[in-house]
Amino acid sequence: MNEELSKSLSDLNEDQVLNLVKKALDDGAGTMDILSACRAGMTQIGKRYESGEYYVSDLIMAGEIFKQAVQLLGGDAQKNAGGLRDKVVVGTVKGDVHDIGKDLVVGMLRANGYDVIDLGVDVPADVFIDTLEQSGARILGLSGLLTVAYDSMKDTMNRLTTKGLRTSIKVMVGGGAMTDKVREYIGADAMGADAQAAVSICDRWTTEV
Ligand code: B12
Repeated sequence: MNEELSKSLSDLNEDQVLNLVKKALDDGAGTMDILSACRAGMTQIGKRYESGEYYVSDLIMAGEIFKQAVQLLGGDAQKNAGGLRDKVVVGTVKGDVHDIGKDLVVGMLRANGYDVIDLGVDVPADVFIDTLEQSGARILGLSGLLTVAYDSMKDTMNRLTTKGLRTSIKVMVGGGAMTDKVREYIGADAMGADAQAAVSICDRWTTEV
């Protein structure tokens, strides 16, 4: 069942995924096993996106199917769908309200087990800092598509330094026309071109520690 479920998710076959999840539940399969088959499907989707076979629209659809599958699983699975791994604080920075890409990043991170605290859009530096301090998260993801967002990102980095948090928090940036030169200007640790890159960066950082 697991392989068939992973494959139908990675093929974006919504009806089949939902039917297989229902059948597995009827047959008494454990919700965590079903969840992990869904995750394996999401990993495949990430690979197919990286290889150019899938587009952003496919990632959006995969995220929607995954969400519905998790809803069918209910209870523990819903809690664990994004809570098995490290905490990541994510938001679109002050002055910017673009959130389509940020939501994709949040969705992919959650589908890969990260416990994401999504602060939404137009987020001031202080809110990022307070959330990091209160949650104990050690990864921050800043999204922004406007040129003015770069200064908000830099401002957030400066606050991290002032608060003495710079060395304990890893920061990734992304959105729209982000480049490595801009990342350097901001002073972030990594930049990601897409939602799958955000997952790869977090995977790298969480296995390094
Ligand atoms: C949709 C859109 C809007 C919508 C936003 C709706 C929403 N809910 O997000 C609305 C209409 C509200 C809007 C408003 C504005 N917009 Co607009 N908008 C766009 C548009 C067409 C698409 C953006 C988008 O969603 N792309 C799809 C997503 C999936 O891509 P993405 O965001 O880049 O995210 C991916 C990656 O970048 C990455 N990623 C994203 N975040 C992160 C974070 C991390 C940590 C990592 C690792 C990766 C990562 O992963 C994502 C998934 O692959 C772009 C043009 C374009 N082609 O990009 C203009 C664009 C971004 N907008 C622009 C402008 C100017 C504006 C306005 C100022 C217009 C105005 N005069 O009012 C306002 C700004 C409002 C504000 N204060 O933010 C300009 C920005 C120019 C600039 N360099 O400053 C653009 C480039 C259009 C243009 N060519 O002029 N906009």
